[in-house]
Formats: sequence, structure tokens, C-alpha cells
Amino acid sequence: MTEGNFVDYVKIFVSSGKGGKGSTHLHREKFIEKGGPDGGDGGRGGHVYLVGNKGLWTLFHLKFARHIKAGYGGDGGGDRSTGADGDDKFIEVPLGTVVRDKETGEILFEITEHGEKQILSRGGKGGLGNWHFRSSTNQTPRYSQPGLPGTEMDVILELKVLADVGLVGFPNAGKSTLLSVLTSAKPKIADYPFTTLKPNLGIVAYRDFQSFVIADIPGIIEGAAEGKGLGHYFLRHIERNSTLLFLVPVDTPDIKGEYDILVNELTKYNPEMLDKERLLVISKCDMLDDELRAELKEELDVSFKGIPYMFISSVAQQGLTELKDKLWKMLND
Ligand SMILES: Nc1nc2c(ncn2[C@@H]2O[C@H](COP(=O)(O)OP(=O)(O)OP(=O)(O)O)[C@@H](O)[C@H]2O)c(=O)[nH]1
Ligand SMILES: [Mg+2]
Repeated sequence: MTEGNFVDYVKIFVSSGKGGKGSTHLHREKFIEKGGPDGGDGGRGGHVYLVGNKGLWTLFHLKFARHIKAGYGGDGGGDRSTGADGDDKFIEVPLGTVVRDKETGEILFEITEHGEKQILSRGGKGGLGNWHFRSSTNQTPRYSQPGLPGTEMDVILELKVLADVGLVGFPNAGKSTLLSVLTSAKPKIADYPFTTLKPNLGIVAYRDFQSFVIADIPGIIEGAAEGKGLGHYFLRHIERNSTLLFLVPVDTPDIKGEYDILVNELTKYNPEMLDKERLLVISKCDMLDDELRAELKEELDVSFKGIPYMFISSVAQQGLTELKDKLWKMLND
């Protein structure tokens, strides 16, 4: 899952099926001259559904699906036979997919659970056959209903990432590099700020075929809540992660200060972000020798009273197993 295929926004056009016509039919049989009306009802048009699928992580599979169309209902027939219902269409989407009406921008619904099924576009009702319209004054109605039309609409599907762990840090903190060493994702990495413009997801393979998902998002700077840098709009992607991993590089002059700014920007975005479990990771520790590390540790123990932190280096692959163990424990406790 690299930047290219992480599609979190698609526009599609959906149309449900038209209902089938009711039938106008009079019963005919040998030796019965005037049979009664026996026209059956039309079948309903097909619905277009969205279905949650926990095995999907992006909307990539819908990127080129411009028009999704359900089937027409079949027409009613003689002998009160009802037309077949139109074929329903099922669009599978990842959990956390939000559906908007493109015209009004209104949120229609959200898919949050595996197997959850919601109708996006309802098929037209089938028309009633003439059998329904017989009465004491009209024994042979030559009237039946047409099927109702289906509906058509443009919708926007947007994905709120449902990763387990969200990476939070200043630009250049080493977030994408960490993602690239913990997962098979190949995000863009560079020594300038705001290399990452869109979130990247990666799956961490953990002992015994277990796994969890990490989301790498663009860097946050002081004032992000007021729109500085790339703003904080993309924080919605980590809004529902259960755990936040704060990354501060070891060569930062004021590690606690930078951590506080990050926490503050998250709070301004949504105070509930602070209810999540947090882990602080000091990145790029290959730049430290043992002596400096011991000194720094003493300092951090004072400034971060009680807040857990770890030293890692993505480049030198130090502390990564401990990090995975710690995250796994936090996610499963
Ligand atoms: N020495 C050292 N450098 C690192 C390490 N991890 C990342 N870097 C370097 O730090 C720079 C920034 O890395 P990125 O992973 O792109 O940082 P980021 O946090 O994703 O940055 P943005 O996407 O801009 O927010 C790159 O030049 C990396 O090579 C590390 O463990 N040790
Ligand atoms: Mg990055």
C-alpha cells in the first residue's frame, strides 16, 4: 500500500433498477368465454447496496467504477405471475467509508462494521397487475400500473482510515521511514518537510501470523489547527485509531516542548484525541552513542514523568522489535 494506491476518495454514479410493469391480462381458457383479470405484478427494481468488508483497506477497486447499475424488475404476466425482482448490486467498501450526496454534500450514512449492508439507491417498486383493480363495477379492468423508476445519483465515498496505530510527529520526524521498516509499504521518504502529503497505510506482520495496521500521515506543526503547514484536516485519518504513536527525533533541542506542541494541536482538533493510548518514541537514535543516550535518558525521565517512551532507529533497525511488542500489548490490553 503505497501513496499511489491508497485511494481514500472516489466519486461514483449509481442507479437502481426500474420496477417491472404490472400486467393487464384477462384469463383465457377453453370453454370459459370471459375469464376474469389475472395480470400479475411487476417485480421491484434492483437496489444498489454498500457492504462493509474488513478485508478492504482502500477504495482503490472503485477508482475506475464510474457507473454502477442495478437490474430492472421483470414485468408481471398472466395467471397472476409476478415479475422477477431486478438484480441487486453490492458494492464492497472498507470499514469507515462515509457516503455523501455529491450535490448537497450531505452525509447519508457510514459503514462501520463487517457485513453491514445499507441501501444506497433503492429500486423502483413494481407496478400492480390488473388483477388488483377488479371491483363490483369493473369486472374486467384493462388497467395496470407501470413500474416506478429507479433513482440515480452521484455519490462521494470517503474513507476514514481505521488503522490501529496512528503516527504523529513534526515533518521530517521519520514517520514514513518507520512505516517502511515495520511494514511492506513504500512511502516516499526525503530530508525535507512535508514529504508525505497523503496518508499511507501499512500492515505490520506480528508474531504467529497476527497483524495490525499503522497509518502514516503528513507532519504536524505548531499552528496546524489554524491551517499552518498542511493544516490538520488529515487528522481525521487517525481520529479513530485506538493508539497514537508520537515520534520526536533525538536531535530535537527541546523534546518535551515538541511533544507538548503535538499534543496541543491534537487537542485543538478534537479533545477526544487525548483519550487514546499514547506512546512516545524518540527516533533516529543511531545518532547517539551510549553515553549520550544515558544522559538523555536521565533528562527524559524527569521531563516525561510517567509518560512511557522508547528509543528507536529505523535506519539502524534498533528497538523495532521492542516497539512492535509494546504496540501489540497496548492494542490488546
Ligand atoms: N539517522 C537517521 N535518519 C532517519 C531515520 N529515520 C528517518 N531518517 C531521515 O529523516 C528524514 C525524514 O524522514 P521521513 O521518514 O521522510 O520523515 P516524515 O516524518 O515522514 O516527514 P514528513 O512526511 O515530511 O512529515 C529522511 O532524510 C530520513 O532518511 C533514522 O532512524 N536515523
Ligand atoms: Mg512522511
